[in-house]
Amino acid sequence: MGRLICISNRIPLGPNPSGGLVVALADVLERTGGIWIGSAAETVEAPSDTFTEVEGGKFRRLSFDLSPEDKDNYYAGYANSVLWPLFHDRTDLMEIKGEYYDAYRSVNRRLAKMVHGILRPDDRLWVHDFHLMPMAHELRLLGAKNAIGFFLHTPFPTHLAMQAMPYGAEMCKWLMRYDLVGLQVERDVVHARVGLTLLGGAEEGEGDILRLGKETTRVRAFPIGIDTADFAKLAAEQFEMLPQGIVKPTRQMMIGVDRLDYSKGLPQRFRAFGTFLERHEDWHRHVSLLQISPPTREGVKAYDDIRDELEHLAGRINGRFADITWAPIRYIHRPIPRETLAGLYRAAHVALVTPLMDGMNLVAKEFIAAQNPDDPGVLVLSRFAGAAEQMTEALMVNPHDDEQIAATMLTALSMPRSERSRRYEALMEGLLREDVHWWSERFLVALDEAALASAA
Ligand code: GDG
Repeated sequence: MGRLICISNRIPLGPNPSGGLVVALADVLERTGGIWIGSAAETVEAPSDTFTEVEGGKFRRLSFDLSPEDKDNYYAGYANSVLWPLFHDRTDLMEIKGEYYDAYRSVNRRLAKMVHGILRPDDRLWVHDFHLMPMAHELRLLGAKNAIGFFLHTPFPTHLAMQAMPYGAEMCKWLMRYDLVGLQVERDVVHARVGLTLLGGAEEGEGDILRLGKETTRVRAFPIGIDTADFAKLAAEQFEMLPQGIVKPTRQMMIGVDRLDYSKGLPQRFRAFGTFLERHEDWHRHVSLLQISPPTREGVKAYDDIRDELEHLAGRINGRFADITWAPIRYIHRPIPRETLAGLYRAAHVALVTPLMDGMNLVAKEFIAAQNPDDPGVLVLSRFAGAAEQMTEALMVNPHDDEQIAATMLTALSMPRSERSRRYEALMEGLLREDVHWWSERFLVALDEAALASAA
């Protein structure tokens, strides 16, 4: 069997937030002598046109350089100030600049050349996420005939949003050069089929096939999972290490864990908690919200704005409701070690996962996996998280509806153990069945089938 080559924007280094993905692919990378390719952590003035070996780990890793201008224009620019807001239904936050698009194309072109330089005919390629959509297109121009699959971790935009994207129709052409386009959930498949046919001129084929001239691709949902069994074990171990005040709490704890991103619905969540406290004085001092939101994409204006808004809201709610022994919101704007996080999920009674739009949302899955089966907590989940398609036993909310979230907080905090257990068991069964190993295996089998069919 040929090597598996994974390409993502950042090279995975040690244990990090996307750890599950790396764990899921480590075995097949190791077995096939595969490689993970991603950008180096630090920028350099004059990027090299060859890869650098990254030492350590079970499989080979190669990093490529980005210049400070690439970082500004390709990464912070086109990827995070055009594509990310657009794919999350926030076209109002897009910042369109010609140099962003040019840098996006030139970084992808340069990387494709470097990848082509090390490619063997039987290698399979798996390209990850919106930073690298043109990769197959560039590789095909260089003559690559390999099986190439793409997985989009974010939602797929609607065809209306796509029209706000500079060179939106190009995106259709790029995606048509893959053998397989993997999306998170069925909602995304619907958007992709509409976008690729209406905007890209593709034609519907049998099943999941789309055709454009000589190109054939398949578009299918592969909901990403976590390493459920492993995370459950970690949480049980780590819970014991937490300080006594958290392990034997005197009040209930609700938890939120989200990169500080405007797609995660954080101001709406804080406001809903304010509404809850306003309506339910009897809950004062008996519940607190622990919100962990490490910084991300600092320097992009929309991210600075959301930080200011959230700090202001937390201050206002605490100022209004806190007393000398209790602060309703504990807001941490720093990353917390993964192990501590696992223990904290288990200590929490309720998780608030209320994004306005999200590809999947792994926090929802981690929270459930971390629960004590004898006394599980309750998940409050936005219907706009991809996870809502699988996790139907969660308490579903509309993240824009302040009153509804506040009412659901009450339901969650007061839920009897029998109902908590019933919901937890159903959710956990799904998470154990559809974990991250299931996800990567399904994708790679589908990629092999798609490549075989294209070659026939
Ligand atoms: C993208 C898509 C899709 C968070 N804070 C800390 C920390 N985290 C970890 C969580 C979780 C991960 O980061 C976040 O994953 P999400 O899925 O919630 O969200 P995105 O980062 O936006 O990920 C998303 C995902 O890709 C996978 O396809 O689900 O929809 O947007 O694992 O635990 N980890 C540590 N400290 C923190 O403070 N250690």
